[in-house]
Amino acid sequence: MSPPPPEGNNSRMQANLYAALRAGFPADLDATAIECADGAGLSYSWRDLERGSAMLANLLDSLELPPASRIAVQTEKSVEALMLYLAVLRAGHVYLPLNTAYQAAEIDYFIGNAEPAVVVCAGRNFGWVSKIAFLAGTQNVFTLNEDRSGTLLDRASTLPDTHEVAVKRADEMAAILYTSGTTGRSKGAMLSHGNLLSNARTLQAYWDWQKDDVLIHALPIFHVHGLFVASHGALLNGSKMIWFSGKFEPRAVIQRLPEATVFMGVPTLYVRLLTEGALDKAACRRMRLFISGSAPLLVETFRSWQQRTGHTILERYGMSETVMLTSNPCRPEDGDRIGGTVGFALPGVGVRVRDDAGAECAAGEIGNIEVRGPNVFAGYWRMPEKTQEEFTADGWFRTGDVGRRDARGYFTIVGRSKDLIISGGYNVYPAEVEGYVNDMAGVAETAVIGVPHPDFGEAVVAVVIAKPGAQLDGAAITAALKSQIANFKVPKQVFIEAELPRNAMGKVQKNLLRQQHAGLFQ
Ligand code: MLC
Ligand code: AMP
Repeated sequence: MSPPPPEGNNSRMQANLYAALRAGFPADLDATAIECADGAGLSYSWRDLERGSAMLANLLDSLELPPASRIAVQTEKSVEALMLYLAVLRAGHVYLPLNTAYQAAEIDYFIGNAEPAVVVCAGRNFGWVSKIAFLAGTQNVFTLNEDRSGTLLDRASTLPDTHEVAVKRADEMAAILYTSGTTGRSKGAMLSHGNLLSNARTLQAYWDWQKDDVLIHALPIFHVHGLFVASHGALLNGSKMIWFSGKFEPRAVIQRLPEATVFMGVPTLYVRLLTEGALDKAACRRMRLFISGSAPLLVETFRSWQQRTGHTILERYGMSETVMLTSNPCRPEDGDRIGGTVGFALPGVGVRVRDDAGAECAAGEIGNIEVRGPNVFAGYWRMPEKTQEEFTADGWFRTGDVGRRDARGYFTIVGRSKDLIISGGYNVYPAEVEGYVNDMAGVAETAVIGVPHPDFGEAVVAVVIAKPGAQLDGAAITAALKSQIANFKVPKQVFIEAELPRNAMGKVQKNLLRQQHAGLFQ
């Protein structure tokens, strides 16, 4: 039975993502949509999501912003923050989520580059964030805190709880996600309503979402994985979420596993869950699907999970510019889930592997992964040259990932052509960190590398060369970095050395540094 048409969806052309998500809400709007796992047993009905997001959309409307204004949000995870995302869609603006770990210099760049009309931040950061925002020309800065206090909800609380969903075409922008650039400058990936909806629908079918599914949502909501893959999945399907905010607590998650059917995590979450003795088959008795992504899942973790829980993790692969690209199968008739692979190209998504000269690789041969499809973004915000560089002449997006496809169609990611470290599911671009260290007094040169780490998968390490006569202290460099950049980018260890290994061309041989420090955390 198809659900009733969503409120305000009065146009045949309506491609607003919110209208589609709303159409997935169950008929009983008083059923629980989100149950908060932490806090005082708070829960939200589907009607609450509908009303709350309408009030916030009315607040945005009252500001009389130009259509498609950017709304930048750096707040802790909360259901109200999710409502704000839905409100931005409803009002026809563009959502710009920002990692809560970002410091002033990073926020200054994002706000300067995106020129948001509205910035929403945590109350405790209002002083410095509002200063940056007002200097950049932003007129409206609101606060939103984990405990539901702040000016955003205060202002919205008196506004009507119904709202006409803004009519959007599929190719109109819904969100900008900043991904760090290889040169150290972040690029804003522009995702349209159509990109996000096509991917959400594909995953709904491919992962076989069931009406009575219950999702444990334990990821942050400022990146693709938690905001789009997880939240869209549950919302589009009208399925309940058990909502974890704050620090990831494996024990607390295991306690709620018996009520859940779907879990999504980065590999670090699986590694941490496995450290708990309480994780066993009984805890997972209702579970249907464990999904991993954002970083490589070690085969060791995949196997330990199978042994301990009786469940085979489904690994998938995606990125901010494209949402999800490949996935191991969900249904047994579609094939086995194979550890170490990221599965098949998703239905409707083109994935090819080509060598550096542009020739298609044979099965099993390693090459550059290129993709196309309705999920692939339109380009980088105000960076037409960068956009052009990242697409091939025939319109495929260069992912910067290196991999192979086997004869059955399973893809395996074997490395990256982009100089990128993925630590606990967060991307760190060495060039950006190197830039900050190079700017410090007495530093001649820096090489930032990723080395294996049992918890984070990869950890950031810096090798620093002093200027002649200068004395450097690794701990002082770390301390200085902590005040400048997000903590996950700060090297876990800094080595002061006499020189960097170079090849005949004078290029720093990071592979040698990685080999040299490979055992650091193992
Ligand atoms: C925190 N720290 C990290 C870190 N997270 N260091 C490196 N890498 C990380 N990911 C820092 C902390 O600030 C702290 O520093 C120290 O490391 C120990 O922190 P912790 O207490 O262990 O960290 P915790 O708060 O528990 O966070 C770990 C985590 C978190 C794994 C729960 O990083 C996380 O939620 N990761 C998920 C990221 C994610 O959602 N990625 C999806 C991207 S979308 P100090 O100095 O204070 O001690 C994408 C596309 C796709 O990639 O395909 O999905
Ligand atoms: P982001 O830019 O944060 O969206 O990160 C996207 C990158 O994460 C991809 O280009 C890959 O390098 C990496 N990634 C995502 N999923 C996987 C996976 N399952 N295995 C290996 N790498 C992955």
